[in-house]
Amino acid sequence: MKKRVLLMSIIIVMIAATLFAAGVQEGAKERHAFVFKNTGNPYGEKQMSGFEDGIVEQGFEAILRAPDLPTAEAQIQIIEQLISQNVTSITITGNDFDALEPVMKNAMAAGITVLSADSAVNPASRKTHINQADSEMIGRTLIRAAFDMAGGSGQIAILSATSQASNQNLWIEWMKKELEDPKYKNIQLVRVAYGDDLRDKSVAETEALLRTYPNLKVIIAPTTVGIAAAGKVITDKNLQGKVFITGLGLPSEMAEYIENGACPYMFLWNPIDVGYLSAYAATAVASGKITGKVGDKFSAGRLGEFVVTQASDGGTEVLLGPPFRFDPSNIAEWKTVY
Ligand code: RAM
Repeated sequence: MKKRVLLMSIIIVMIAATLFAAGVQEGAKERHAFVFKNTGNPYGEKQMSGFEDGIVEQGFEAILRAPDLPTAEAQIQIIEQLISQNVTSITITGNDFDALEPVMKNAMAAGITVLSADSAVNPASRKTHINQADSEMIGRTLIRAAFDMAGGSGQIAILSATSQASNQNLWIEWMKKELEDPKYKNIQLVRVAYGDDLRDKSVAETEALLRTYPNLKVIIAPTTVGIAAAGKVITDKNLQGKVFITGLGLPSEMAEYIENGACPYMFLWNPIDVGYLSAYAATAVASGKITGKVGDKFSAGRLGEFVVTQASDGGTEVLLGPPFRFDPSNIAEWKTVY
């Protein structure tokens, strides 16, 4: 008799627990996380706000995270926390191509969908990558711009983000390939400096470049933090017309330097759209609509239809589109947009 009562109580407790868990599940929204390189970068904030818009308009909850410093170690800690929070997906702007692989694999083993956006992690660490623009085109275009600004000859330098950033490193590889063309025989790339996407470090690195290379003609900064820092230094030192800057910049941060001639022109894509497209790619993979293989199609809200394609690193990617060029003719119109 006692045994029967005990058995009944156990069954009742189990049923109650199951119903409670189901209730919690039903009430809780699916959570999708985005992890950027580091805090304090307005570009990253725009990318994350686009991700949040895309997630929220699909009825889910967005978790936006970034470490203080742009290192892989700091991102690994965040991913570990997200795994224990049991989020549905994680989209990362990687601070390193390979170093995140073990933790991304742990996330996958826990049933979490993993993607990268803006700065790729290696193919083993992601289902697909959201690429803002064609990497070869970015690299080659920036060298052509520097050649134009230098008047065909002289010293140029690159001011990058961190030395491990996979997006910047890929663009720099393409810059170096473009420089192999004999038409650049009178152009010397004297240094690749790293401002780590930190404003003060980027300012200090720009100042060091100007001190070390007094004849420097152009600084290419393929990072929004670097190019804005370089714009400030050139302007503060009144070097407009002597040293030019170009690269990838946010119109809102660069308008002043485009208007004063420090930066004749520069390029970028819409960072809000990179985040928004990532939100739709993440939910398409997480829901099983697509797996992230070449040829997969999905719709990305206001941006329309996208197809997953082959990436140059052997994995797959979703390409947002060509970058825009910003110059004195259109900067006033764009500086309020992003
Ligand atoms: C910085 C970041 C980001 C890059 C842009 C162009 O904000 O390094 O990853 O895509 O610049």
